[in-house]
Amino acid sequence: MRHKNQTLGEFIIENQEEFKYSSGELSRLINSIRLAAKVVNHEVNKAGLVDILGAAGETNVQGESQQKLDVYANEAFIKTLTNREIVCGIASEEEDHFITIKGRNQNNDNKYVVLIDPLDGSSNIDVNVSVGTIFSIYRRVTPSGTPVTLEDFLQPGNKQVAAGYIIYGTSTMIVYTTGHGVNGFTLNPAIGTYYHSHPNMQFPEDGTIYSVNEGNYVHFPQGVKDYIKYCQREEGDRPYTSRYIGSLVSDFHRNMIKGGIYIYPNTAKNPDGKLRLLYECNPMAFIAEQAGGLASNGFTRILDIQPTELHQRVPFICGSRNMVLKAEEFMQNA
Ligand code: AHM
Ligand code: MG
Repeated sequence: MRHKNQTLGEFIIENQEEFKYSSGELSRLINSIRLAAKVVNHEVNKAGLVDILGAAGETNVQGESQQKLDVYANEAFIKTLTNREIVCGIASEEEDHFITIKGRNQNNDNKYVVLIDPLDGSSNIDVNVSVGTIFSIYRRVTPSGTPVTLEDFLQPGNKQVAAGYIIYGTSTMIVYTTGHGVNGFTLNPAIGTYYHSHPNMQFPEDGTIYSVNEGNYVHFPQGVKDYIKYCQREEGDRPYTSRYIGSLVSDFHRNMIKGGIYIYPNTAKNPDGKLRLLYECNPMAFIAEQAGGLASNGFTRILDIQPTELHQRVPFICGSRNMVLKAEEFMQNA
């Protein structure tokens, strides 16, 4: 039940029994992400002050060395999750290898692994455009009491127990799912509290926005080209509106609220697409499906792909159900 002015902390406590394995560990884990997100938010908000505070690689007036924000965010999330000893492993888009965490009693008995893209779309920071953090949580598959292995991270997306994103936008929001719908919480920066502003978020079944980097058009597969032409044709509610921020979290968030489709296909430069299956596509696909949308590579459901490597890339089509089905139709008939 949502009551007026419900905070994220209250929501987590009240909905704990909905979590698949309700030992409280998953709640603590989401709480830690919430905390790290506040720290990163504070830093991201200062990005425009770089000339005053010092650029990456420099030392500022307080004698602190300045870091690039994606490095900062990576460290903030890893540090928070490691210090609180509530996961047994972390994999990050910013790290070559996964990190093993032994836990409070040094006996590797924590249940969950986290995969994270600490600051997605970070090239947008210099121009004051929204960026995001994306996270994905799985229960480990190897026996408790042993160090995590690659197998614990290479699980198909349909095994996720929770996933979410933080959007550092005109306001900062956490949006997440534990498999019981999607809920969004907006940060009141004055008091550092997230409020339950967007209960039960849903993709409209149809939409009129398409989001794709059309600069790469000539390199797209024929099916994607055909679908884009379809979006642009004068017929019914078409032509659709083209909106592309170049920041997955922001493009996804807008499309979920307004109805739309996001496409990052394979191209000559990125023959497997650009986005990472484990850090970007799986968590967004889980959220999309929980919100009534779909996510596909054009032929297969994203959540059913068996990953073979940590940093694997995949073509990504995600958004309003009927739009994704239409795009798939074009891809499969090209
Ligand atoms: P990143 O993980 O290096 O930040 O790249 C991911 C980002 C997405 O947020 C965004 O949708 C896409 O890359 C934009 O790529 P492009 O500039 O090629 O259109
Ligand atoms: Mg990324």
